[in-house]
Amino acid sequence: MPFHNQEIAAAFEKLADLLEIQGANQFRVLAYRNAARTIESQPKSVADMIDEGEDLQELPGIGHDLAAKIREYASTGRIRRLDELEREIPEGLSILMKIEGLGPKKVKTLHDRLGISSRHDLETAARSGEIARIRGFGPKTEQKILRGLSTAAARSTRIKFITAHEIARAYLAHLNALKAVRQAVVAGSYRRKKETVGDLDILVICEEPGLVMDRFTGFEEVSSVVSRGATRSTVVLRSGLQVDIRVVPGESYGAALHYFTGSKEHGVAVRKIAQKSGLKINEYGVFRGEERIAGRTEEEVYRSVGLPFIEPELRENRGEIEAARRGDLPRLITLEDIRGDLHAHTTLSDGKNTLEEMVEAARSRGYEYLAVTNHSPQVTVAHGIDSTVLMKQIEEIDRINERYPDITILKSSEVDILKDGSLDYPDEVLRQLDFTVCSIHYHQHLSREKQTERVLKAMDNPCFTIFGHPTGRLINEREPYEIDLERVIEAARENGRFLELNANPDRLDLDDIYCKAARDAGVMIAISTDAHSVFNLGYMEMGINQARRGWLEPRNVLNCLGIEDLKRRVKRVST
Ligand code: DGT
Ligand code: CA
Ligand code: CA
Ligand code: ZN
Repeated sequence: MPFHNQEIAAAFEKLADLLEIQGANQFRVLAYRNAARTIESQPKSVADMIDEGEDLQELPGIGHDLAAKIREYASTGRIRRLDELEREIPEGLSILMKIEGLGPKKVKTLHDRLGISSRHDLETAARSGEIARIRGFGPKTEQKILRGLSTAAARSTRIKFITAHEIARAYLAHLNALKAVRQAVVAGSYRRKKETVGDLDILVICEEPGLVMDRFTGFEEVSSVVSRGATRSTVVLRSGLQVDIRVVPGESYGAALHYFTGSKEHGVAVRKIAQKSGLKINEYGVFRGEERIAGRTEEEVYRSVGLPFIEPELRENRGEIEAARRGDLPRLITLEDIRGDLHAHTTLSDGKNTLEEMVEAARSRGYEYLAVTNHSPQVTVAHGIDSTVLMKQIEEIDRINERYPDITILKSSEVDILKDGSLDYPDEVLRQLDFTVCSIHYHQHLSREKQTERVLKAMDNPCFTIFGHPTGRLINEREPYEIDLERVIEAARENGRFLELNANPDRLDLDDIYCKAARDAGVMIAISTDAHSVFNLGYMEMGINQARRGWLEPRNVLNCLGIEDLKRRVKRVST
């Protein structure tokens, strides 16, 4: 049974967590974390690579020892070193580390002093005020832990889109291998490209439902069969994800797809319109009395209520039905509309590939431009570079631009916005750049007032171009920081600045709601991968998903512009 990259990566993350709790060398911990990210971002299954005799040490950051551990996991499903650590360290501690406000040191202290080794222990201790009494903790930390616990409790059941995507692809391939299957799709929130997915809803057209059910429950990832019926079943996978399936006849397919794609709110709204004209819509079709008048395609369903087709990403009952009625639906952006990437790192700061490797990868994606945005000095954890090194990079970019006439490398930087709202390079240095991506990395817990003022002040600097990952959230891990984004969007509109939609699948920051708000305010968005390797450039697809949920059209997106228009747009607005 081959192991998914996700699974192998998780083992390495766990190894890193446990080593960190044990107080191991930071570099070793980091090496394991980087390995996890490398494995996770491989487009190809690492287990397959081993089978095909590929050398894992060719992968960025994978040395002899890590390669051996990957092979060990791929062939046995375990890593001995991890087993040892798991015996030495109580099970719950690595889970506690994920709670915001707790790091490895604090977790270890809590365990040593109060015997805390589970979320339950932690909550009880925090509520009774015991934690506040430990040196180095205090009431503030205790409050933070309680807040962290409540957000951690709320999440845990929804998985990130990219993980759902990997599983969905494998499941569909498994089902499609059955000859009798005429069509198999995943509906639900997955088809709406929601950033997190509660469960998968598979829809199949097939004349022989029994065969489909056998095939469905026989998928190698299935850990338990919750229910099995003639045309519908539910299973739970090893990862804990639930998957529902329904088999329908071709004549109902459009109606079923519409019903199970949701959202529920959108479905209800469409059915209401139908009722007004004496029709009934359900998952079997569109009916006038007993007669089925439509249902084979989704287009038919919409047509029966006088609407044009509405893209799944828009189906949240957030104005799409009204827009469809007015003939005013957006022409949603697609991957093909993207002409370049405006946020990417190289080995000069914390990237895994050299400038040239990144340029080659951008060229092979057919891009017209790529911006190099390494970190500024303040961001020491990500090897921020000082002015001198930045100047050297600018010279290197000049040389590379001469060598590659078919792509423009833009000189840029991911400039840290300091606590007081100033930018992390002197203005005369910033003026050497084509544009900047300015983002927050420290002091994420300021009050809403202060955080907003900080960003507004930064935006007053004529060298500020794009506001990078505007809320700092990490999906399922870190809440967005307190900031008045509506004021930020307003200021961006007034000063000709832009907001980023960071396409990293852990971030997807801006979210769909604020993408639409920016669009409605006339502020353009840069969809950027924040790539730290050539593989990460592929995250653009995830950014496009979110952008579509945010109603973005090519005209709303900065990196849909050709290079000349782009340069004009990002020119410093006042100097
Ligand atoms: P999820 O799984 O939480 O990420 O979100 P969905 O949208 O995939 O929700 P799910 O899996 O519960 O149901 C799939 C679709 O089926 C949902 O989007 C709309 C439809 N559906 C489910 N339950 C109901 C219901 O009670 N009423 C109506 N009208 N539609 C429903
Ligand atoms: Ca679902
Ligand atoms: Ca479901
Ligand atoms: Zn970045």
